[in-house]
Amino acid sequence: MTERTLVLVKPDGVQRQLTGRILARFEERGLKIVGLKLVKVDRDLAERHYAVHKGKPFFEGLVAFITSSPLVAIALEGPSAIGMVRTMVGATKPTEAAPGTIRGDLAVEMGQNLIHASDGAETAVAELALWFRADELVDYEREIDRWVIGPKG
Ligand code: IDP
Ligand code: MG
Repeated sequence: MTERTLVLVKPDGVQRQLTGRILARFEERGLKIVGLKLVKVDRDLAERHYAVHKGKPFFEGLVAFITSSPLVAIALEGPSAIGMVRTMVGATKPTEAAPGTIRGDLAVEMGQNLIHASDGAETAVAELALWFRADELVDYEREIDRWVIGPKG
């Protein structure tokens, strides 16, 4: 089933100049970019994005980190995109992330694990609505989908 999911290249990824390489992994896999922007996150957006973690000991640090420097928000579309992207991202703790995953190849610390990805169908819908206005998510045809997805119908 075709799904849409939210990815954030977090401030460490932007500062480490890894945005292009991370984006390229998703493009190369065949996922379609349907939304893309650089965002300087304020406290309200940070708290809403990480609402599920409110009250946890690392929450304040997480909000401080995500608001410290711009991040890149990406909306991706493709077959089973939500789970596929989570698999490509790897375990939350980079020391436990498999080689070949983004965190397993490029990160070492949980607080600087480079990337966020929606973890399920409901969170994907909610997070896409939080980070993108409806008119910032773009519907378009890709010629290459004949080769990536297969013939139509
Ligand atoms: P995820 O990013 O793999 O979905 P979550 O459990 O949703 O992981 O946590 C969100 C983010 O909060 C993580 O990516 C990580 O940066 C940070 N985080 C999670 N747990 C801890 C912790 O125990 N200590 C410090 N930071 C944490
Ligand atoms: Mg999460």
